[in-house]
Amino acid sequence: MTERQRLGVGMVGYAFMGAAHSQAWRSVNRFFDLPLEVDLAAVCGRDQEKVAAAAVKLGWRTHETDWKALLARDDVDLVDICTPGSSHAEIALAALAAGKHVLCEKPLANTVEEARAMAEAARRAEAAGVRSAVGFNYRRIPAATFARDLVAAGRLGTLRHVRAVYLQDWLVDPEFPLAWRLRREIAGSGALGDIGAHIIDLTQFISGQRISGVCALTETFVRERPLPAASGLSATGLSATGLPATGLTTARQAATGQAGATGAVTVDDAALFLARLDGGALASYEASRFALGRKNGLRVELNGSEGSLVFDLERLNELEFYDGQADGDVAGFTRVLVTEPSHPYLDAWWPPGHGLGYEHSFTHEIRDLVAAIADGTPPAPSFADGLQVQLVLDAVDRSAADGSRWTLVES
Ligand code: SOE
Repeated sequence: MTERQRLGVGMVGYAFMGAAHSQAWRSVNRFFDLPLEVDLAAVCGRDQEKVAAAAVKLGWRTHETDWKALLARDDVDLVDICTPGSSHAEIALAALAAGKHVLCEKPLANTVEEARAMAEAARRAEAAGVRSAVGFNYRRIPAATFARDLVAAGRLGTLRHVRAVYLQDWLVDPEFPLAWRLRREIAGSGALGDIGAHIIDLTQFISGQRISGVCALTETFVRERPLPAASGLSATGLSATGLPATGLTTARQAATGQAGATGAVTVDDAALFLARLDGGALASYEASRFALGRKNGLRVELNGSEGSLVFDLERLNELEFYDGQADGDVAGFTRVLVTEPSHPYLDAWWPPGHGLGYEHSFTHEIRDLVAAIADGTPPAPSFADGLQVQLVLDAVDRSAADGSRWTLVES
């Protein structure tokens, strides 16, 4: 067998996303036949002891404590950014300038200005064969890709409605400490940019239409929270490694250090908005971290003139499809098990009915990125796509702040 060219990867950050990406980098060549052999060259984090342990646990060959060192290494061809949004632009711009391919977690940036600079740098780097992509992984769940294929094939006819929610409940406890995801200067926004960005990208991907206008509400239900524990997290909400403790730690685990000390929550806890899509459909979106009982409840429904479909992340191996052409007597939503080898990505995995998980979306995301790099084609979603999502996030922020379209009910 001919020796495959290697693709050396350097990953910055090793919390939740770093762990999810690591399993994808480890497994992609084992399940997909790719022209490049991935080498997990180095993982980067500020704390020498902790990042050394992470390298062993997650399967990285070496470790660094300064992300800039990755750019100087000849054995690193691609930088994978798994850090909070406040560092995306600095790392991505430097990596692209150093001729490294870049995979950047979502959302692309914390501001439109940063996203514009990143998209422009990516466009210039593309001309030199340097590729980049943003990590909207849910597109690559087979049922979501299959949903997009059904819409593109006209099986829903003319789209009338898009309806998306992304609901979590890890912040319901007011004693949950002021983690980095609750601070605008680190996270950029709250539920809106973290989970709202996902449903913006996913609905645009599946429908093939883009959001052209919004009318929004945002709310911060708990405005003060205990400062993170002195032992585990610094006052900035960053762990000793300088990287974020996961926002998913439970309040009971993250006892606070400074008795009684609190800090201001500077991001939204929930964002709701109506939207018009450029293909004529009407849409509604809800992103909340206060939906008690919903752990990672992402659900998308599309209604068209000929059919409807529902994708539910909690049943991610299935797609509900309503065929408007079916005989009226037997019409109804069909539960399609999206596990056939003919379904997207499935020919690489298990026999029909065995199912995939959340982590497979990252393996598919990285499979497509490696294939694009090998083929010399632009990966998707691009930084330009990431900028467009950032522009929607910004429009929602401005609409919620403006409030001018909000009509009060007469009392
Ligand atoms: C939010 O807590 C979060 O971790 C998101 O940041 C991820 O993108 C999502 O996949 C799971 O939930």
